[in-house]
Amino acid sequence: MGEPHNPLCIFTLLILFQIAFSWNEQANVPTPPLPILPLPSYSQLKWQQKEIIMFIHFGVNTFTGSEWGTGHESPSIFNPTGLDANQWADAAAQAGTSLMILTAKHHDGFCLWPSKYTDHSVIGSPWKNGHGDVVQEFVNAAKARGIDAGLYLSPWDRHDPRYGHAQLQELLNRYGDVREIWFDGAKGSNAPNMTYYFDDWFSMVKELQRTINIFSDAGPDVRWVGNEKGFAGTTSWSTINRTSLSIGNASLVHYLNTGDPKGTHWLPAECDVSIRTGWFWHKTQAPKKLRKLLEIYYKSVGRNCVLLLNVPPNSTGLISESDVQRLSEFRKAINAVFSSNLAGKCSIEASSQRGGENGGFGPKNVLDDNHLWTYWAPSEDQKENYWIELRVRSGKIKFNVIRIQEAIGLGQRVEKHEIYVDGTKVADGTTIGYKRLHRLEMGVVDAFSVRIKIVKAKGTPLISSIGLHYDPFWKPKGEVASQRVH
Ligand code: FUL
Repeated sequence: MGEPHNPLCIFTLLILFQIAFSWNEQANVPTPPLPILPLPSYSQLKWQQKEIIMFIHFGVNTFTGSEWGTGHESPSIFNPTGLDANQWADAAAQAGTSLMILTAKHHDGFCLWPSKYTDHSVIGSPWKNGHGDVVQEFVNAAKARGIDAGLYLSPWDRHDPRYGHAQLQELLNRYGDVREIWFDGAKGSNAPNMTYYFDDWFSMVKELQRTINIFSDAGPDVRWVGNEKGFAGTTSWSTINRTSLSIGNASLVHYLNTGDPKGTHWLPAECDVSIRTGWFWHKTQAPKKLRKLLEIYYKSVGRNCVLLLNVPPNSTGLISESDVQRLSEFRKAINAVFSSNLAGKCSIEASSQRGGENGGFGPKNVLDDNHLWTYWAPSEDQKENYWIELRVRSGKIKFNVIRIQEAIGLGQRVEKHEIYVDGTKVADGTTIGYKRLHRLEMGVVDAFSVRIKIVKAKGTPLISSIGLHYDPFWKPKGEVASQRVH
């Protein structure tokens, strides 16, 4: 006769089985792919998602009609009798922007706030009898609407030979959270040759404002795109070698425009452009046409960048009605194109998926609203020929814009991609990044399927979102009505 079963032993065995089983289960849960360095910081990711930022150029130039003041303007000319920063912030909210950047001090050195460190400021102006503070009004208006505030401070000061170190401290201490600081690299060709201690400035900025993004030609958080047209390169890396950059160096514009796939730093580009010809308001200028603004949007936001759109208040202190109108048309147009995604009518398949069927990295992730942290990841074993395909469930869909986004929180990866509609190539490109928009040169297509091939990537490509959209404003030359691609 055998030993009677010891109930304690059976219990222990059961527990051991359970542990082993759950261990095995855990081992089957696929881990996310390893990041590819360098990576964006949290503040850089927040900035990238803003897509459009509003720039406000305002100061003595608004009253003299010039673009670069001499530094000898009398503060008495600054008298915006109807100034209403709430109107600026309303315009920004209407345009769907969540960050506004004001020129607190342009090259002429005139401070829009009562600085203790200069005689050249609103203190000397008739506006509010010298008791006004444009920066304060700007910050209050932005905050009241949940809009972040940013400030521009020109390092080049044509009025005061001293550096603006103390002024920078004032701006970053007095006005609450500042989310972006803009250091302009521009300097006149015959300006006195002085050394700017940018590294000291940058460390002070970070000490005073922990979540701020510092913009300059050379970062450290946001870089200039290399032109003032609002156009990023068709190849647009958020990565670049920071050590190869310097502020105010004209020979770097191409490098700044495209970035560098081998870049050691995450330093995405911001595309600054004005809604009018000039940065400051001039009576004779008018806002750009909607068509032009949309072109700028596709060539900035649609090329992995953020658009910094300048809308200058006039000498009354208000954004002109024509500009407010255009901003609102611009936002309505963007919403009309992108608020619905025709890809929602499609089933979706991919060349492979990480962790198999229920691994959590399947192609359906590209259709949810999370454009950063849920994504399609191919299997680690797949090393080339990656593709993802959308097929219409019934009927066909008509579209002329294709949107692709990468999960940039884990690094920018795609180096080359191609798009096929019903088996015919309709577009191709190099980088994708946070967002890549292809407006189809052939115009509207009426299609059953769309396949995106990732031809080359640094490691495994991670695609966070795909959109198929119809843009009623896009009229390419030579568009054939209701084009067929095969
Ligand atoms: C340039 C400046 O010289 C312009 O006046 C303007 O502020 C633009 C945004 O940057 O470098």
